[in-house]
Amino acid sequence: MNQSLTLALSKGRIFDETLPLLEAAGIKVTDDPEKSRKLILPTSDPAIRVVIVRASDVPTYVQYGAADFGVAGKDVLLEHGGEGLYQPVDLNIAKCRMSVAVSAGFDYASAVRQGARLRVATKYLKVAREHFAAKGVHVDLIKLYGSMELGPLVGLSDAIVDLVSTGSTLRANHLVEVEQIMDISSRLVVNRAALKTKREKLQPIIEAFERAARSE
Ligand code: PRT
Ligand code: MG
Repeated sequence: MNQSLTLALSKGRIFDETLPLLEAAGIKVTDDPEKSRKLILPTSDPAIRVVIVRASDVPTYVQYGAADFGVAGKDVLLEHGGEGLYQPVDLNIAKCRMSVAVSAGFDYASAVRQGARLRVATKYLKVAREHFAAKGVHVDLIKLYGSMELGPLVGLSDAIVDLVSTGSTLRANHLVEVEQIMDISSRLVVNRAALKTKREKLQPIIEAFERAARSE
């Protein structure tokens, strides 16, 4: 049977770090999404195409079967909830951590000790809510869509929950990391129905990704 596949990827680090995994599966993408305006990219395999979507939209495309598989960060998957998705492989790419950060002058430890109510700005409401609930810290969460680092600088919030990799964004904004919530990496996500109906075509790719991720 002729099975064609659609892969959902976001531009930037996920696209760049998925390319070697695709090559390990014998699939080449020749267009560069940073240069091309195309949202659908062909690959060296006529039966496989790549769609370029926002990082936080990857699970949605795969959940509804508009893409058969995709690559998404654990941060994005936790907020999405993972419904309708099979997550067979931790690809060990786009690694970072999710952390709590505050202004350099803010005494987070004593605020927590005193049971103060903290204002926390974040894009990651679910993870933040669970983290502070587990610690017994009372928080008012403020939803932002980006540039969380600005929150404490302009008095919007006492703290932020954001991703940190090198730490240079925090340093540049005089913020300090006070708690690491979890390690983050990206996972391969597969539409549950496609896994059954397109198994023949998908299985070798999943296995190649698995081998390549392990040998990283
Ligand atoms: O950027 P855009 O708003 O379009 O979407 P996005 O931020 O969701 O996508 P993208 O491509 O930036 O990130 C995709 C995925 O990469 C995320 O979902 C994470 O799983 C993963 N990842 C790994 C990161 C980082 N490292 C990272 N450092 N995502 C974001 N960052 C940001 C972070 O939010 C902070 O602003 O980089 C800044 C910190 O970096 P350092 O090196 O200064 O600490
Ligand atoms: Mg980004």
